[in-house]
Amino acid sequence: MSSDYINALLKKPIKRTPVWVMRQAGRYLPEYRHSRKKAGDFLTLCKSPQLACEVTLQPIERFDLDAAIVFSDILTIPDAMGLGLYFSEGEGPKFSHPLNTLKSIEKLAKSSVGDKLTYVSDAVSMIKKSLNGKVPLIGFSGSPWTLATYMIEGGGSKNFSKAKSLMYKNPAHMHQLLDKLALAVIDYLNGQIESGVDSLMVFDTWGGLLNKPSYEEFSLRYMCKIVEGVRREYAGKTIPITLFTKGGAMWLEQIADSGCDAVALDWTTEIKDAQQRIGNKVALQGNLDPCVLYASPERIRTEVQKILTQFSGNTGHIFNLGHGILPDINPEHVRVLVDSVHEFGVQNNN
Ligand code: 1CP
Repeated sequence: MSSDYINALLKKPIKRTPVWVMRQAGRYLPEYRHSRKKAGDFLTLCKSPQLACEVTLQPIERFDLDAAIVFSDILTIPDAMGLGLYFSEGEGPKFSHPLNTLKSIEKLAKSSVGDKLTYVSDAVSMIKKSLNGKVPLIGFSGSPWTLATYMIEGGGSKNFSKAKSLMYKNPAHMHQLLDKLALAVIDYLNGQIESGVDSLMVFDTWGGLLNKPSYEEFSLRYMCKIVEGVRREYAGKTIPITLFTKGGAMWLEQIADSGCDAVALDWTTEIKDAQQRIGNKVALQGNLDPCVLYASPERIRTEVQKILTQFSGNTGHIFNLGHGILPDINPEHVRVLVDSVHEFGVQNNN
């Protein structure tokens, strides 16, 4: 299957600029809210391959998107490691057994989490079958650092003081945890590849919390291990990998040097500056501020055009938001975004 999304990641010729939306299957879609209600709660939705398949396809059926992303969550790995993930209404993710002692880190199983995550590989197989080659399927994981922050904090956090205090007070234990997570992520992503995903993305949502040396030591180093450890060729196809560090503008060169195929940008970097810094080495994904989608259709079109005209060259750009879409966005504004990327982006370039 030749697709503009995969070709753009590999900097090969494309027919049109590809676009997908981070968190494209989610609460802003009424059909998602309906499926979630049917499931009872978010985790049941993730753990039922049939329902996960249904919601993955919803944005693909509604909009002219160029890629689908497996419906799941980054926190399924810590859940499989025994931390007991749950979602309390309106409060976001929580763990019933957070890592709050050094012993709990030492005790964490190093063994494969793959057998506890078969629901994800089952969902991938089912989604691939249903997509029937229409668009490629993206598999994903959290970065070890981002997963570690949730596991130590016991959920989301304002200042990540527990995770950062472990990093400063006991770096050896933090490394022990990150090592275990990197192995689990590699195992998990390779499982997704074997089940059929066409590309990978690693979400390092909280890498931007770190100062320069800490980022390199505690976040980037483990993403590099993942880039090295996953299968980049499988069943005759190249599986490109994209790295996303939110707040990662300072480290674009180092991220591009990881050996990844693409760097996803948040909205704080101008795409032309990023392209000047690293554009020859890797493809770029991004980077519309998700809040632009609150504005009028005219304004959305203008902002999309600004990004597209900043990017020079005929391939190597995958249009996306700079972070996940917010739950109160009008779905019709997503249509404006997707259609204007196709209208103003690269067209019929062979
Ligand atoms: O109430 C609901 O229905 C749950 C909302 C929701 C959804 C739709 C959560 C809870 N996760 C997801 C799906 C999800 N999460 C996807 C697949 C959907 C798609 O992209 O179409 C993906 C790729 C994620 C990734 C994810 N989960 C990240 C990394 C990307 C990012 O947005 O930064 C993170 C940090 C999470 C944790 C998480 N899961 C859910 C929430 C609300 C959060 C964030 C918690 C926090 O604010 O710290």
